[in-house]
Amino acid sequence: MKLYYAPGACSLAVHIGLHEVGARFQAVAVDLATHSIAGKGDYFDVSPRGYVPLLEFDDGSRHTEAAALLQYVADLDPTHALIGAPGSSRRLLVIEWLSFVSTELHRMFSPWLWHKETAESTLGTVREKLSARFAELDALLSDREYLAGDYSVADAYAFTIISWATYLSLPLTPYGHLQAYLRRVAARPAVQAALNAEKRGR
Ligand SMILES: N[C@@H](CCC(=O)N[C@@H](CS)C(=O)NCC(=O)O)C(=O)O
Repeated sequence: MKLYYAPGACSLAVHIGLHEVGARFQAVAVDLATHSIAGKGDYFDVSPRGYVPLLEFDDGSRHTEAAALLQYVADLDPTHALIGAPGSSRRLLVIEWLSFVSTELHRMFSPWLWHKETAESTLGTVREKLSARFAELDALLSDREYLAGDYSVADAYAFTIISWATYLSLPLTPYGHLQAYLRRVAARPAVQAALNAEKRGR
C-alpha cells in the first residue's frame, strides 16, 4: 500500500493512522506547489484532482477523502480501538467527529491554505466560524481527553487540521483545553513517528 502525502497537509492524519495501527506502507511525498512527485513526474497522473491524501492499494486501485481513508485505516487493526465495531454507538460517534472535522474545520481552512485569491471579506467570515468551532471544542475538551471519549482516528484528523491555525493569524491562546488536547495528541508515539517521517521525506 502507498500513501501519497504532502508534509503537514491533511494527509498527515492518514499518515498518523497508519503508524497507529502499525501498517506496512510506502509513503510517497508530493510537492503540492507543482503537483509533482520527486523524480516521478506529474501527480495529476495519479490523482486527477491533485489532492492528497491518496491511498494506492497493491492491486493498483486508488482511494481518496481523508475521512473515508481514516475509517479504512482504523479497521485494518480493530485491536487499536481507533473506531468502534460496525453498528456500535462508538463507531457512530467517531464517524460523527470525522465528518465534523472534514466539513466544519478542514473545509473552512481550505480558502486560506489553497486559494490565495480568496477575498479578505470571506476570510473574515471563515475566521469567525473557526473561532466559534474552537470555542465549542475547548468547552467539550474541558471534561474529556479526546473527541469521542477515548482516542480515535477523529483525533488524528482534528490534530492535523487544528494545528494549521498556528500557520495563520488565528491564535489558539484563548483555548487552553484545546491547546492541552493538541499537546496530548502530539505526545503519542505514532504522531511523533508520522511527523518525523514527514520531516525526513518518508
Ligand atoms: N476532499 C479531500 C480534500 C483534500 C485536500 O484538500 N487536500 C489538500 C491538502 S490538505 C490538497 O491536496 N490540496 C492541493 C490542491 O488544492 O491543489 C479530502 O477530504 O481528503
